[in-house]
Amino acid sequence: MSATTAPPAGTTPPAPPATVDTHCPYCALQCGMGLRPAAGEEGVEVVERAAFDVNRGALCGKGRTAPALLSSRVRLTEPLVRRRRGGPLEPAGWEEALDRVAEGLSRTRAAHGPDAVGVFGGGGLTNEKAYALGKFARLVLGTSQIDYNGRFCMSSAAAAQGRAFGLDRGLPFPLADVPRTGCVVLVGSNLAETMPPALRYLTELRENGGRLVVVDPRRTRTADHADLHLAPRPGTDLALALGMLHLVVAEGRVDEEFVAARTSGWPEARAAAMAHWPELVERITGVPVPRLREAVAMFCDAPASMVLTARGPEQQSKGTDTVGAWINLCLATGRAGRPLSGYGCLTGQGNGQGGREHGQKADQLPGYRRLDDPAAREHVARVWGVDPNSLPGPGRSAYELLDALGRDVRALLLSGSNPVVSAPHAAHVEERIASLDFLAVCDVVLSETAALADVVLPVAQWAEETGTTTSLEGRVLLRRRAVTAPPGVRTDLEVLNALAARLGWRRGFPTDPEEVFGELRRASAGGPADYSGITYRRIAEEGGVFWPCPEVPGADGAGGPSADPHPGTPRLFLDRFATGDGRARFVPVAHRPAAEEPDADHPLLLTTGRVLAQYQSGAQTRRVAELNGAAPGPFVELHPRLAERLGVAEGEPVAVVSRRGRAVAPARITSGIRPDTVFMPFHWPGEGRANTLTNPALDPTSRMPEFKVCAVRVEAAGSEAVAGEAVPSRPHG
Ligand SMILES: Nc1nc2c(c(=O)[nH]1)N[C@H]1C(S)=C(S)[C@@H](COP(=O)(O)OP(=O)(O)OC[C@H]3O[C@@H](n4cnc5c(=O)[nH]c(N)nc54)[C@H](O)[C@@H]3O)O[C@H]1N2
Ligand SMILES: Nc1nc2c(c(=O)[nH]1)N[C@H]1C(S)=C(S)[C@@H](COP(=O)(O)OP(=O)(O)OC[C@H]3O[C@@H](n4cnc5c(=O)[nH]c(N)nc54)[C@H](O)[C@@H]3O)O[C@H]1N2
Ligand code: SF4
Ligand SMILES: [Mo]
Repeated sequence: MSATTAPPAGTTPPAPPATVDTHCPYCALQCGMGLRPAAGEEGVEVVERAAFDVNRGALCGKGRTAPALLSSRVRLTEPLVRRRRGGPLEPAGWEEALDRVAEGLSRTRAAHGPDAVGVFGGGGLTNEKAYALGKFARLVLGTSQIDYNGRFCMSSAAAAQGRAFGLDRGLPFPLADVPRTGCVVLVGSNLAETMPPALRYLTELRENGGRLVVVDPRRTRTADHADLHLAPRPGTDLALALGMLHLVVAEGRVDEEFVAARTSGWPEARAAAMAHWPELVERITGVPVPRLREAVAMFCDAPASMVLTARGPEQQSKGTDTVGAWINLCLATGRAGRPLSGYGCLTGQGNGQGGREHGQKADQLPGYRRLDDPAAREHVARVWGVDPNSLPGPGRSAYELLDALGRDVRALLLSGSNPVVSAPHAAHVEERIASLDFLAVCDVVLSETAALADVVLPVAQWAEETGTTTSLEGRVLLRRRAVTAPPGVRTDLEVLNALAARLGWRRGFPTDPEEVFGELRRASAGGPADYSGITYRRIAEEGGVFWPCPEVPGADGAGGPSADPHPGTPRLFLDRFATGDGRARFVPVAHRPAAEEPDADHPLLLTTGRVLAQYQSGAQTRRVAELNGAAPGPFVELHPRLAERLGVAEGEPVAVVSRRGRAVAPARITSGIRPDTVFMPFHWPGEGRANTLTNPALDPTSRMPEFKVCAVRVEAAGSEAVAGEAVPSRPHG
């Protein structure tokens, strides 16, 4: 592979077959879909891929309409450069654009050192891209300053799982186990809107006689399916889980045998839980004691049960301890490391799992190795052919990196994220980004962040290139190239190759995804997330492979004595946990308040999240007409009693004010939300941007910001103009 500029995407691989089996570009469910040339038109259309067992052909509206993203009408098809500060972004050729990026990054590096150059990645990038980005940062730029938007996503669950189990994989079992357990406690996940085809697993659970408990301050479309809905005050899940554990002990429901045989640290965790008696927990959470008892009974009476969390309990400044408390509940009742039982986290982005395993996270090397572990550095440095001492150490976490822009970090290469909309305290982040000496953005569209860049590099996307993603099940999947990218775009791998060459990296930077995957396999070999036994061919033949999957010598068909390949690991921890002594570790945790609690000036709580038809910062879905029609703008969900007190009617503008700013959006009045809480989705920029309000307080362990709780006041915004149209209230159960 040459180290010089690669040919444009689409000139290398052979013509694809008529219908190509691939996966959706959006969320972590990674639904299977087929793509084939659209009848009588340009482009491709989606066809059902019933054979992929996770979604059995079902897609949500985002997946179904995803081909619209491929249209040149909505995406970038040539590089853009800002030739003078304050001037406009103008079309440019690739040579000029790449030269400018190389120059911008190397000028900063020469003047201020390698750590003045930052890299920000995304959990939507394929494993190959995430791996290449991490390698590029550490070898070519020599910077420690790389992190990614997954820090905003499931980092608290990852930290808690690592702490308790010695290993972090979203779900330690396949989704297919969910309908076969006896009870699921679903905490802060609105999967009816965020992973609609996965709702089937919960409805089948109930058809099989299992029970569903949903914990969410709002009666969501998901909660409508629950046997029991607990609606705690935002930010109090930690107390709720401790209250349940207290009752487990008080009611004699501890699985002493399991605790003795498979765990350590129970006495301390037990003592911590005993300090959270039910009446105190009711005062903190607002959940009545009888409901708490009902939840405990449903969870413990079932022969097997699961706790699944998503962003509700995780995106808190105590998210790691909160997830830890739910894990403690599972451990004390013997509901972990056993068939059909366990704790799992529903990861979010298309490659939310793989994106955190292969080196774009500030503290990690490929294979989920730790950057501060000498043996891990040694192994990866050997694969990369460099001196382990030349690898930088751990860098700043995502928000801390964004906060350092324009100060310690003066040039940034950003790929696969739109923090101007999605980062907490977004007005501040926007100001930091604008103060950079140099910003380069690789994106498919001109996102709000790309619009601030000095150079925008238009890249190929999902259906235009091959790569792997790792779904919420820890299953490595193959997204296949189905169409040819427009001539003016390049793949992210080609961009990194061209920049590496310009920055003096002489050893090449592969642009062929399968070659990159081969290197990733070697780099991950022997690590916690071992991909070394996984090949593109196996993924295609087996419908995905669950990691860890170490290579078995001679099993790859490439000569040598024949041996059976490792089958992959759909279920973790059944024999032992991944800790040194094989025991799961209880971590004693105690409730603490949110970083910002209501006061006289800001008497309400704001929580934030998602709607069905928009994805994340909206950079992609706001460009798809059908989705935008279904969810055209922001809104503020509030209880009828609060609306009445404010004198606000449905659809009228309300202002939400926090210590960081003010956002205005139409009211959506619903009795499905707590009267002390308002909710805003975060998919829009401008006046209705929820992240103008959110608090960047970080979890001390995971460095996850507190997206789910901040103190606000809400005011009628009178007849002021409101961004976005009023949206009709949706039926609420
Ligand atoms: N349509 C759509 N689907 C998506 C995405 C998208 O943007 N749009 N994004 C993808 C990604 S990256 C992710 S991370 C997932 C996220 O998937 P989810 O976690 O399901 O999404 P959210 O809406 O952020 O939060 C879930 C629920 O948490 C509740 N909640 C708020 N505060 C609290 C609290 O303090 N405690 C508890 N228990 N619950 C609380 C909210 O009311 C909300 O209903 O979705 C993925 N799928
Ligand atoms: N208030 C609030 N804020 C939140 C959250 C919340 O619940 N509440 N949730 C947080 C969570 S969980 C997440 S995951 C973040 C997500 O927020 P962001 O990081 O902003 O995620 P996206 O909007 O998905 O941005 C991905 C960008 O990458 C581009 N892209 C797509 N494919 C490719 C590709 O192949 N290569 C490149 N280079 N670019 C590509 C897209 O066009 C888009 O601009 O938001 C966080 N922000
Ligand atoms: S649920 Fe997720 S993966 Fe499936 S079609 Fe919708 S966005 Fe795509
Ligand atoms: Mo996420």
